[in-house]
Amino acid sequence: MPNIFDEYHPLTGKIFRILDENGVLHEEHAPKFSLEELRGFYRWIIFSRVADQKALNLQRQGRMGTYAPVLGQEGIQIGAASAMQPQDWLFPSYRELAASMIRGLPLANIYLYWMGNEEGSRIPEGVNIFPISVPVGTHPLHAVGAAWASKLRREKIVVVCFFGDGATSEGDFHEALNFAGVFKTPNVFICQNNQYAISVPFSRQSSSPTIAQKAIAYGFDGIRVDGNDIFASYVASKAAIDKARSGGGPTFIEAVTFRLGAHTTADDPRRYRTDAEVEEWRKREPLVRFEKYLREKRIIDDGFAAQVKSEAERAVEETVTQVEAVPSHTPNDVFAYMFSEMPQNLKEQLALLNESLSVKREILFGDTMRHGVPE
Ligand SMILES: Cc1ncc(C[n+]2csc(CCOP(=O)(O)OP(=O)(O)O)c2C)c(N)n1
Repeated sequence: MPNIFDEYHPLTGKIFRILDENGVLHEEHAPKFSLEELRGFYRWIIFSRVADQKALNLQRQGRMGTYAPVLGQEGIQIGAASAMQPQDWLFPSYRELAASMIRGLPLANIYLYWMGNEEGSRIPEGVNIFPISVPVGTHPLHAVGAAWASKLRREKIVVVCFFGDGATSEGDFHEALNFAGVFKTPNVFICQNNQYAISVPFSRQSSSPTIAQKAIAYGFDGIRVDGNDIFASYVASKAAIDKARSGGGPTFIEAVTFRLGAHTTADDPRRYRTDAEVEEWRKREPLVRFEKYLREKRIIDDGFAAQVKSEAERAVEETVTQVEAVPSHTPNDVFAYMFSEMPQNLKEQLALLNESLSVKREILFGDTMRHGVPE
């Protein structure tokens, strides 16, 4: 089999694609998935969409804080996460709902996180995923550190790190890639180039024609992949992960995609991009082409699609009931989760906070509030 990293070297300007936007599969490099695996990918994309839309609704109803939707970016997330082994680690940023759930993170954790409850970041034992990282571009350094540790311990664990195009303008990103190249760490860097960093378009982010070509400067493979194609995303990620596991060092994947929704619920994308641009990308989004392919090959039909949707809706509703029953967070949480034993200076600050809250409580509510939360 030809090496895709040579064939699609970033300086060829080629983009690695297997399933095109019309749902036509190009056989070269096409992976051999079973029918059950293909239906499984379909289940994930629908589950992700239902969970994503529910989060937006909850935010609008005041039942969730700010939320960063994943709509449109499921192709690379499902492809890459499915190519990982259970022992591998995922370092997400904040938009990786689909990838995180595939790696075993319960939706409840993701919802709790966006509801401002620190319990969301308590990752279940055995789920190899780091908590959400909101600081842009800082966690590639952590991912490289984890991968280096894995290499020193000869563990054969691969560390996959997701971030956006905006992250590539941060100094930390370049330090991480440089270190990974020098120490040949078992990392796969996945940059979801969704064309915008909030309102900043890619043309203002970098003057490189591609992001993938930055890998050349750090001495390792880079590849540009159609991030809306689950198949190409899977094949490229699997090749990169296998290479990392067998000692071949890091790979950089630029997944070309588009954020169909807002940056977060605090953003209005109509202020910086046109409807025409969004409509153009909507034709290339991951579900439309995948569903076309599955229906044409009679792998799914209306009955299956309806069943998957209603199962997803039921599971998401159950998760909402579950997370809304979790005791609300308090201002004390800001202090409680940082150290296993709280240092003296934080204890003093916490005491000060509670003192000031109790004064405010008395002024505002008499004694009907506890920890700043109505009883
Ligand atoms: C270090 C840092 N600087 C600025 C911000 C504010 N901020 C939050 S998201 C964002 C844009 C990031 O864009 P990108 O990396 O392309 O990822 P995307 O949101 O498109 O997935 C910015 C500037 C931040 N969170 N962290």
